Amino acid sequence: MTTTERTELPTADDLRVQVRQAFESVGATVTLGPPGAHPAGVPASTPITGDVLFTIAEDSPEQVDTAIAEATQAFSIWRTTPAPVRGALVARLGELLVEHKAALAALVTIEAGKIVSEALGEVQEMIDICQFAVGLSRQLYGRTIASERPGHRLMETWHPLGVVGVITAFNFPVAVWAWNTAVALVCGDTVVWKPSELTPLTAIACQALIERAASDVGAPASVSRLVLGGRELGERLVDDPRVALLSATGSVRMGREVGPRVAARFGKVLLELGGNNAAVVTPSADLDLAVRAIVFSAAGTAGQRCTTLRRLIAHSSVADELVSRIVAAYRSLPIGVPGADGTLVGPLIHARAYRDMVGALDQARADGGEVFGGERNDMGDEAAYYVAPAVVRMPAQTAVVHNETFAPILYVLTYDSLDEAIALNNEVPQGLSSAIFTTDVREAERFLGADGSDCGIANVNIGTSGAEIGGAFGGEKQTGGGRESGSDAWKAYMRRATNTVNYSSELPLAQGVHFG
Ligand code: UN1
Repeated sequence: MTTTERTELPTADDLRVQVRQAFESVGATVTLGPPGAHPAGVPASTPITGDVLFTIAEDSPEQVDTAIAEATQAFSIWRTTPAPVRGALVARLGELLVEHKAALAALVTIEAGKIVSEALGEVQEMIDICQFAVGLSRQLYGRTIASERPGHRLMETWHPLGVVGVITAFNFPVAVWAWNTAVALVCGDTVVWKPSELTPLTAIACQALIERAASDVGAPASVSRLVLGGRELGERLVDDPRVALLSATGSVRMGREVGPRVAARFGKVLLELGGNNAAVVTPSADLDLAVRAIVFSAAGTAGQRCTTLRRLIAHSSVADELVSRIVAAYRSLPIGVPGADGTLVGPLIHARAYRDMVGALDQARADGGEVFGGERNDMGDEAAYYVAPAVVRMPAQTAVVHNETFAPILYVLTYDSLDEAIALNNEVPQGLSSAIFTTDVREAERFLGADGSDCGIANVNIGTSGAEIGGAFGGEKQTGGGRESGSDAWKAYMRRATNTVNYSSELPLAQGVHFG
């Protein structure tokens, strides 16, 4: 398989100019030092060329403590600000995101390597969640429950929780912050954000916009704080009892550490960890539609979404045709500079991602897999990792298939009965997203039923990636169980009080108890 070289790589200086322009547009004033300026700083790099573009001052652990203190202070004002007034802040953030959509998307492309359309889509996802959260600011409903006692009212009230620590990953460097922040802010919480070390520039740009929104509507400046640096800063958020909810996106390994540490201090966690998403293609499937959906979900974002399609479970009667159509589609996929017109697949984030991909493909071959694609074309730059997406026909779902490799590898397995397909879908330890391609309503409903897919997301005739913000987003098993974004995910960002009000002059006890 050959990759299609679209254009020459831009130079690091071209990209630096673009970053400075985007910073000017969003009003970010953080100093962008030359590479290597601060030995202890955060390098701002780009997978487009593999260069370090700038170095940014790193926050110290003490600065994290200060950020938490400031957010705690802001919370004391914010929690009693009426929710619809809190919504006005998020509405303003949404307006600023509309205004600066192109600038922020340019930074997403430079830092995460996303193609232009997907980078714009990510900013759109932020705008969408802001709109959702503004509506939510008038809909933080509690229930009234029938009391068993006369003259009593039983109800639930939802109150702000406190400071929310948000730890995000490189692959959705801005949208996942927005899911958490827009919802947390209308819920009356304040936020301290630690983004991935790989994406400080987009984070600084978001911070500039939220600070401006806060100043425009007269909200406390510290409703959302940003801390830049490595793992030890994240650990500070994990361990600090002032952080009421820790919302973390990342690997299963990270979640395994974070979850118990937060639980040990009785804090709340919301975990969005690895996925290992499958699509079942049945004999009745519309294959044209299935192929288009599969190629977007498996090769889009260079396989670096947590919702990326990693396993194809094809009925044995359609598997050969499906694989040859996917391989043909992959051959014509424009791979290259993500900012260039027509590119559909950009680079992997770094050398380690490439090594992981090579290692997984080697293991798959050793397990009897037949590999199509997966070659690297460094486009003339050793530090950049442009790879052709790979399709691997596997004789069985071996250990390598059970593992999430964050790269564009699509393992293909075959099945004969739907029970077998569902068992394969559910066999892996992760449980984020899944899909079935079928025109048979019985198959579709079976997949969505209680003994069907065990994932947090189960789709019909749609790929595994690209969820809308209106639904709750998250997954089961090692994916961590958290739900973010739409539906009633807001409840994770609030605390519930059950209130019983006695408006009678008697004191009846529940359960018919008599006392004295
Ligand atoms: C992620 O990859 O961490 O459903 C989030 C999707 C996007 C969000 C992905 N809306 O693919």
